[in-house]
Amino acid sequence: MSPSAAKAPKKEGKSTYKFPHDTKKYQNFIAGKWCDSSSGEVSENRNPANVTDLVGTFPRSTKEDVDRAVKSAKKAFAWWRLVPPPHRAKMFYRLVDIMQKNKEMYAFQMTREMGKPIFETRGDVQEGIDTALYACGEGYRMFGKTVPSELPSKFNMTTRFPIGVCGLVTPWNFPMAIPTWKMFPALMCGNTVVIKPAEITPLSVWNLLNAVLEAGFPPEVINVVFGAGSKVGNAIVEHPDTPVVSFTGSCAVGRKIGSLAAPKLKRVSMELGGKNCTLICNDANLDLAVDACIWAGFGTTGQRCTASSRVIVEEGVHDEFVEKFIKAAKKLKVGYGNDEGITMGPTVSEEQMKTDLEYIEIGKKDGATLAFGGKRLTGPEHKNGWFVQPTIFTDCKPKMRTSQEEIFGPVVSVIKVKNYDQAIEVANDIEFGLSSAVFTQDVNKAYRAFRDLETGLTYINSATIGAEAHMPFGGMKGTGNGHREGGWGAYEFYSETKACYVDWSGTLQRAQIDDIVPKKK
Ligand code: UN1
Repeated sequence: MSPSAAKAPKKEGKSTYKFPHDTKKYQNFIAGKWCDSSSGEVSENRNPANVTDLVGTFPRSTKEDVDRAVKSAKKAFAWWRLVPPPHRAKMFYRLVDIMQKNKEMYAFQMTREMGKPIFETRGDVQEGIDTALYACGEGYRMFGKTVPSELPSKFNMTTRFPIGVCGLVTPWNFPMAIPTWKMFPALMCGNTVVIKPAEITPLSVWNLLNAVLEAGFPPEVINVVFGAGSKVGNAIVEHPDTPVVSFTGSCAVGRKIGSLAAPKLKRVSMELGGKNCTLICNDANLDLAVDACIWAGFGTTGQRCTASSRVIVEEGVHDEFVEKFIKAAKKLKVGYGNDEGITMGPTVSEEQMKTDLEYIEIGKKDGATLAFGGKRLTGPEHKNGWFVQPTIFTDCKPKMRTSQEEIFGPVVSVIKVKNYDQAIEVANDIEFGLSSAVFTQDVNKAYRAFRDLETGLTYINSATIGAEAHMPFGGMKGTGNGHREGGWGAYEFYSETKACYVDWSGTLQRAQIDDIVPKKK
């Protein structure tokens, strides 16, 4: 059975980690040393489930801090690039153990800083561990190709080489997993990195950095600069010595990054918005579909690029689905994710909560039916946090703003369609293309959906979330610029393919000109 967000797995309901609620002044890590920002300024990291809980303060860094980090990373690249990959793989092997040992602590702290329930943050850390395991394997693979030459006594091969300093700008919804998606393949390929974590979830990258250092990676190969996207992020993207930039976040920021990087012809990977759909056919296993829609709609409080915020249902099962969906949503237990039995946490910030509530008003005004939820939660256990009820709109038209725009909150729009063809049409009539799911017992419909849905990920009889770390992750259309994270694709992004020709004939053989065929003896 799939883990349902409606019922937290019993044994996993509460954190077992006893964390002293200390407050700490955290620092940047630049040129192998801990240091404050050159501005001396800091920003606060607070628990979104209870804003009276101050997690710590983190530097508000400047362009000068970024300059120092890139300079150090560039210097370290000169020798790190020459370290044999199997040697780097052994560091990742140690890192796996360290992350495993600290998993519960990382998960607890991640829930405290960003809100999702502990069983989800354990998954986030596990995704990082899986990404490290994959890196161990790649250290012994990094396959190039050997291909025949068109000329005799000549050898053709390709090999992958590192590129340089990689500038990594990471989001808050997967505060450890997504940084590992970028950092681990970048380092494994022999690059050095400068990373800017999301300003509201810096602690998880701080934890990750400590694990990387404990595993024996040379301190100079990884620099962490905390601060705002507009200052630190832009400085990383614009720096002449960061030939590679990887960003996960909003479309608006992605466009900005693209325009800053384009004149310098950088290699840029962008993972941006989503408005993912779940298609429910008349022959679907409805209970399974409901479980999946709860998990994909309200897991991580709907704050996943892959969240299923649109559910497109064939009219034959629409009413029954809606009834079951609302019944299941009622069972969600909203609260602080480190507490027993919580299945949905707060929104990550006041700003995000306001966005969700604004969209709920837009949905109502545009004529959708508010079938469940729709309000901020303000009871005794919620009053100090940014909690919004899981919210379901029905009678949604495909072109309504709530059906088209990414809300990044626990708001799901249900759209009724006449038949399967219309479902595919509605699903594709959108600017994004990250994830999709289809529920049907008909293998032909399933394969047609796989072929026709314009998304980088398609799930058959499963939720739109839950990509595995060794598979390509990324989207079509407005979701990004075509790159894939996860698995082998990431290794291609973080390395340069070089072609090498070795001519051992002892004569000048001209390709495309000399048509030399060895003579029969
Ligand atoms: C995201 O949706 O923002 O596929 C990342 C998943 C996770 C990663 C999601 N492995 O749901």
